[in-house]
Amino acid sequence: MSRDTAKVAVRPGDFLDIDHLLSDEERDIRDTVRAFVRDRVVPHVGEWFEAGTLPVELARELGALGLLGMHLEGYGCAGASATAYGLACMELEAGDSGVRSLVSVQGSLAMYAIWRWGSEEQKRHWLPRMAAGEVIGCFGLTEPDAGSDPASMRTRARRDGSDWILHGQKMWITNGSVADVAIVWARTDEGFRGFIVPKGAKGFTTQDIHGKLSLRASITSELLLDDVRLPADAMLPEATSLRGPLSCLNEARYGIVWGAAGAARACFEAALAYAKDRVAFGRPIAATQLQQSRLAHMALEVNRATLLALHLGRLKDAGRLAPEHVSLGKLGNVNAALDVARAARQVLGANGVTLEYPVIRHMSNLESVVTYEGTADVHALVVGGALTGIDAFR
Ligand code: TGC
Ligand code: FAD
Repeated sequence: MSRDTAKVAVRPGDFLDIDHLLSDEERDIRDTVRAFVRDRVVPHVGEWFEAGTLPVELARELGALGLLGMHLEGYGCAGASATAYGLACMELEAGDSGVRSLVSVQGSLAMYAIWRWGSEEQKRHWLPRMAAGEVIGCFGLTEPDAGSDPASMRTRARRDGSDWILHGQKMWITNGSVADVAIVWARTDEGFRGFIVPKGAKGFTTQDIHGKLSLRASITSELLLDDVRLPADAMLPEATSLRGPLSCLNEARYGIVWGAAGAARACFEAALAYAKDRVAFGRPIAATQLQQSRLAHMALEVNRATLLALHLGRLKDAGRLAPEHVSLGKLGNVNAALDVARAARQVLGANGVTLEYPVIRHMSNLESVVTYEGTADVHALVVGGALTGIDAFR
């Protein structure tokens, strides 16, 4: 039976009626996180960004909401669906990429590493307190000379009796200096392995990286490991190759697919409101064809990005999500969000370069987002490899 499409009203905030594709429970989770971001993040994030910090207390609040490791089962984690986790990431990043990063690094990187590759004792010891936000984790894979190519890492762990001695340096580590525990990946005679390194371990120090003009509402640090002696049970027993850390990246990259859609939406909403309000040449700039064209393209990208994220979420919940799908999603959605942010910034004129509006903050954050968790080039090469069957990395 055909329906009268003319009677369907379009809503600017959800042009394609994507809400309709969500369950009541998914909408409830989304709305809870959206309210948290509206009340606890949006009023303060400009100041945090300017000061180059993120209050660590936020971790406990995020834990109380069940957002830390929310898609993991057991050990105090919420056991939510991948789609629900994605919706949470979208709302968090609509506030700021730094807040989503806190949740990604905690849940998808540090906690996931223990959950997926750790022993039963390690899971029981760490995960409940990490889910509650009482213990903050970080994830050390990148080094000064090994970013896109972690296989070239120099950090090394060698056995000494039953202990391990860890030596090396990790760079660009989110939450490094505020973390209570670091998951550090190292080369060993038995392949690449992961280690749980508690703050305060002798020889383990951190140093914050200053002067970032992107992701300022997030702490980024260097980890220095000077012959750190660790007991045998600090090693994640099940991870024996780069598959260990790369599997964690899949989880965090999946959250970024959603998060980028959130950042894009926030920029679009700011631009739409501004264009309707701002008068130039005697009429709102929203009445001009140029700005309407910009807004239409932004709406298209926001809706397309959200639909792509939702599709990947449904695939993940059905157990059908491949790492290559995630690469396509991260590549597409972060680039789309950058395009939307840059267009929105222009709509805002001079006001677009201030922290009074969220746009330039998102725009500069997205320069980190397009770089971390695999650069756009890396993801293009992963997709290219899947399309052609040819590895073009080396
Ligand atoms: P390759 O030889 O292809 O694979 C080595 C082993 O890993 C397996 N594997 C994967 N497993 C799970 N998920 C994936 N996505 C996987 N990709 C590969 C593979 O099957 C193999 O397993 P096994 O058991 O046979 O040993 O590895 P490669 O050295 O050729 O590298 C491939 C490449 C370039 C795609 C990979 O190195 C890569 O992804 N590079 C980008 C590095 C990166 O994304 N770093 C991110 C650091 S963490 C971060 O940025 C946090 S930001 C904070 C925040 O998220 O907010
Ligand atoms: P490089 O690998 O040196 O790349 C430089 C350029 O070369 C890029 O354009 C890249 O795309 C390109 N390139 C590389 N290889 C190829 C190739 N084969 N073909 C064509 N082009 C290529 N890491 C962690 O481990 N944990 C964290 O918590 C973390 N948090 C971060 C937070 C922030 C704010 C930032 C900015 C980074 C963070 N990172 C973290 C590091 C991040 O993952 C790396 O920066 C990223 O993987 C890229 O590595 P690189 O910076 O060394 O760039």
